[in-house]
Amino acid sequence: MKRALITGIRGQDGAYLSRLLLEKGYEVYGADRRSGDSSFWRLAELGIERDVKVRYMDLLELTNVMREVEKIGPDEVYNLAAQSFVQASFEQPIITADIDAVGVLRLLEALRTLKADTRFYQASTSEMFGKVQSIPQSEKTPFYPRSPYGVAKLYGHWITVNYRESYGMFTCSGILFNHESPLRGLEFVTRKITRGLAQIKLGLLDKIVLGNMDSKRDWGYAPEYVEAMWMMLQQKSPDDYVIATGETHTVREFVEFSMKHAGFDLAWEGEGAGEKGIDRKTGRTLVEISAEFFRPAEVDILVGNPEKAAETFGWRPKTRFEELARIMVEADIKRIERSRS
Ligand code: NAP
Ligand code: F7E
Repeated sequence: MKRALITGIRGQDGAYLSRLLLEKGYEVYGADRRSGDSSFWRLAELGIERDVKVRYMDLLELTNVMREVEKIGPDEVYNLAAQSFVQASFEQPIITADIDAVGVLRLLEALRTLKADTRFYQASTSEMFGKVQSIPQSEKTPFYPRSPYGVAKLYGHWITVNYRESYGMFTCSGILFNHESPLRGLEFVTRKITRGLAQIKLGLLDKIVLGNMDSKRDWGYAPEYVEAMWMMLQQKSPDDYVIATGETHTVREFVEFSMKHAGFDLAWEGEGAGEKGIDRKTGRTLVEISAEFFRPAEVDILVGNPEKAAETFGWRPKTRFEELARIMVEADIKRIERSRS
């Protein structure tokens, strides 16, 4: 039985990856930083709360990381832990760097010292492309991060490459574009929209307030993206891969498709900060814009080229943009209905 250690076990990807590895017969250890929250709601939603062996491990504490690595002796480590919210990284750049950059190094140092034959996955990100230098972005596109989060993740990426090249360790950096699901955190724009719409539909909220509606993202479906993580670690040799759908859409389009699935007939009125989303049937304002949600520096467009992953290990995206919006809207409506019954 293979043993995997997943950091960031409470997060969206930690839950889907745990389910995948359990299905494949792995013994799954989940590293939790002990935030004080005793509920593992994502693992519970997937029905695997009792199957993951949770261990306390904070990426800020090297000796803690070393002790856990030594006790568990993992065959594979998936480093998913991060301060992952781009907007928060402008307010908390130092803690973001400590976790998302130096945290990767702590884990790699623990592995180099204690179990250098462990296969290692680093959760890198399309945010490293930032102010994009070409369209679409591939493994060969130069990086130009636009946030403290992107800059910290770039360190994580290069230190992962460096440990492969310096010490011959099996380390892979997965450059994943945005991936969403009903388990996405509420602070991210897709889930903010689908949860907000479900609340509006069921009479629990007046309107959704958003920021930049024009930014474009390559949005995929998270359960498919964790499969790519596992596939990377099963190859003969370690490498870095872009994982994306190859399509890009604006935040505005995500609002439109979600509205449609929630049964609203949306019309846009006004421009810039004065733009509003109005329900044609009732005349009610459902979407407003606020400066609060704009970022000091924005990533205007992301669209990835996942060809290398397709050619090397046959990974291809299946769920497309509109379907993703439908899955998320329906899940949020069902969740609220369930909690009320
Ligand atoms: P997520 O839901 O925000 O989960 C991240 C997890 O990391 C959280 O459970 C958090 O714990 C944990 N964490 C934070 N600081 C930690 C620390 N000091 N020590 C240990 N654990 C810590 O993120 P996700 O969407 O699942 O993404 C997984 C990874 O992929 C992240 O590294 C993210 O940056 C990266 N990524 C995500 C996407 C995407 O679109 N989802 C795309 C590219 C890359 P708490 O629950 O206690 O806060
Ligand atoms: O923003 C715009 C916002 O926070 C997407 C993380 O998983 O993916 C994620 O980072 C876009 C941005 O995700 C609101 O300005 C408008 O242009 O959902 P987001 P992100 O910043 O792309 C990458 C790949 C990661 O690695 C990250 O960990 O939507 N936007 N209005 C808004 N964004 C938010 N959050 N809230 C709004 O109200």
